[in-house]
Amino acid sequence: MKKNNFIFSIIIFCGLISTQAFIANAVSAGSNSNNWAVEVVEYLPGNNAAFSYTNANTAIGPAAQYTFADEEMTNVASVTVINPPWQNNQIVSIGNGGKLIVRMGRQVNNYDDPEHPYGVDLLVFGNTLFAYVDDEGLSQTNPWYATSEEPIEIWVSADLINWFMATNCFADSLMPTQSVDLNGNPADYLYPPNPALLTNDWISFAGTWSYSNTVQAYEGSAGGAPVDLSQLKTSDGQATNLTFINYVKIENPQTEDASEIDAVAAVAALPEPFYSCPAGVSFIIYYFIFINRKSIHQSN
Ligand SMILES: [Ca+2]
Ligand SMILES: [Ca+2]
Ligand SMILES: [Ca+2]
Repeated sequence: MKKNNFIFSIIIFCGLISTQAFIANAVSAGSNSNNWAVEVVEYLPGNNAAFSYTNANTAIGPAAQYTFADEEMTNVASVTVINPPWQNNQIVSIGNGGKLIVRMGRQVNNYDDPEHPYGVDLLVFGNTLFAYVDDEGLSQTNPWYATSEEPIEIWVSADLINWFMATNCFADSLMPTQSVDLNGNPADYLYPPNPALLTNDWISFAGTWSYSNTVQAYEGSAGGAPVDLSQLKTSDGQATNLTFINYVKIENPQTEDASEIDAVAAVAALPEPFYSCPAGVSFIIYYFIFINRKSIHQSN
């Protein structure tokens, strides 16, 4: 009986540790700076970077949740897929031939489900928007007729020497940032959108997609370009993958337009409550539940 109580106490203790880890994870997911880019390693604005949008430090830290809704800067509104960040203290412009290299606040590991939903490990936030016909103000059912995508390349590196390009998505492209769900609750900036959305027919004359079903399709994610470290290629085009990265490079290879970057985030690993027990405690549980129980049965 005493032994059973001891085992039970350890399990409760471990559960408390796990619960605290779970809560800490949930609370800190959006605010922990380690999850975001923390340092500009290099910035070249390129030939046609937007005037006054060349402060690369605007790519450091969390992506924007609010932005001015008018050019007079009198009304602040939530960042949504129709209202992207646009202030020069929020985004940095990368023109033709330009690039931005940032260091992440922590090593970004290549995980797959269930730790990283859809296998997505990294999110790059730009300032793309969806546009709708504005005859009578925004209707939740006004179909998208255009996007402001300005896609440029995303490269990743563990050592600042060897670089590999993401093959499944581009920066300043899909998916636009959406800071709230349809009920106005905060979206999770460290939870990826489903990469299957990248291949949707977002802009079509059939008018399938509008605000409501777009936000629903985000499933609580705040969007961003969803990079999977399993879907990379070398500079000469060979498919490859990495187990982890520390640096992200956004590069504009002489495309027509300048592109904008708001932030770069590491996807938050989904908490695994039981496995967050310290190894020593896990062993004690293992000993009493399996090894010791077995010896008791054998002695009986
Ligand atoms: Ca992955
Ligand atoms: Ca842009
Ligand atoms: Ca920013």
